[in-house]
Amino acid sequence: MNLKIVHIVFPFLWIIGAGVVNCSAQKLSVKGNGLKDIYKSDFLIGTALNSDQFQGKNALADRLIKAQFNSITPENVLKAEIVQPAWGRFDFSLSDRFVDYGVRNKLFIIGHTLIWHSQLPPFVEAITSKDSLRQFMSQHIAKVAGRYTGKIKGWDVVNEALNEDGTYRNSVFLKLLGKDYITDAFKQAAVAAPHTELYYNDYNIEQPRKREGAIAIIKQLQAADARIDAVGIQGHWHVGKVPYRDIEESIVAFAALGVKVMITELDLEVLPRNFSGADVSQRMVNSPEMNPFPKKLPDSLQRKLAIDYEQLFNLFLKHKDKISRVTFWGVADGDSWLNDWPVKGRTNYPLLFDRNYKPKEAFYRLLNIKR
Ligand code: 9MR
Repeated sequence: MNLKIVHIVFPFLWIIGAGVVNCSAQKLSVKGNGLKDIYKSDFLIGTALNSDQFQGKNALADRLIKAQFNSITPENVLKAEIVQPAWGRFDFSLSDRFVDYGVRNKLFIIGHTLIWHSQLPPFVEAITSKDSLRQFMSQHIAKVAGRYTGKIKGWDVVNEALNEDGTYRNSVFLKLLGKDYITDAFKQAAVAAPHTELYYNDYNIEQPRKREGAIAIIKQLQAADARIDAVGIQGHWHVGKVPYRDIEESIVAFAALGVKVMITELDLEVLPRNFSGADVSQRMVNSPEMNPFPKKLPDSLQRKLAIDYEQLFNLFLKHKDKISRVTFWGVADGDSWLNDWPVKGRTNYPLLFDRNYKPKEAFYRLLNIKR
């Protein structure tokens, strides 16, 4: 069916609560054909949720989440600054609701994240002694990972511990504890959440130098007998510049070490930017040139986005024996962090669903992918 016709017919079906439409055939079928169903025997299909979404405050998003995805990651509410805002004072009010949403809807729940240099509560930044930092780390992991054992199925234990050249990032953890903090974190997480998968997660680790750093971390863990089950390539890439070869080489290289590979924060930037990755401290100034499509993404770019997503999923399918999950970083374009980073207040279009939670061409291509 012609895509334009589908776009006209489809919103009506969507609003009356249809699951997903298979539009490659002449007929439209409305049940059990979500992305999660299409890729069921390949890998999990996940999305990142903001707090309105897991609290059911957004009916359109809610319907989409349930129809399309079988795994969820909290975009922010399990980060240290939120769950432990002050030393020893834990606040699980939002994370409990996130986990309840996942349990109620039988979704594979990801914990994001235990040890990360960013979004730390201010008291951690102020720690200057080894012992105090060690104590923070072990208490934080025991309390947070321990609380959700059996419910959260996989934890990003350590997030973004590497520099672009593959060396260890000079975070407060590295400075005070040395690189063994990574091994300690995984060992502590294995005790707190014994039946939970444990992950290392980072952006740009498909790039050769940073990939070597990730390989070094996996080997460091394995040499110390610390369990690591999978590595997450975040997947914050740019339309027209997706590094397919690097991605494939990384999937193969990580899998060769005996860990699964996941794409954990997938989105494709369509706006101008002069660097890649997801280092939240990097910023650029807004201007009309930096926000070229405030009303609508041109069809030609929408098509390019769709083609890149399709090519990526073809690659993921080729390596489905090595890949356990593909998670998008957000449900729909209006929810994406890329509307505010690295430039505040842009209109970005990086996901499969538009601002009205309607499917874009990219969605249909993934739904109807040829095998
Ligand atoms: O999507 C998250 C955004 O809402 C936050 O403001 C931001 C702050 O650090 O973190 C975003 O998520 C990040 C994720 O936790 C780790 N990898 C990079 C993601 C995008 O910045």
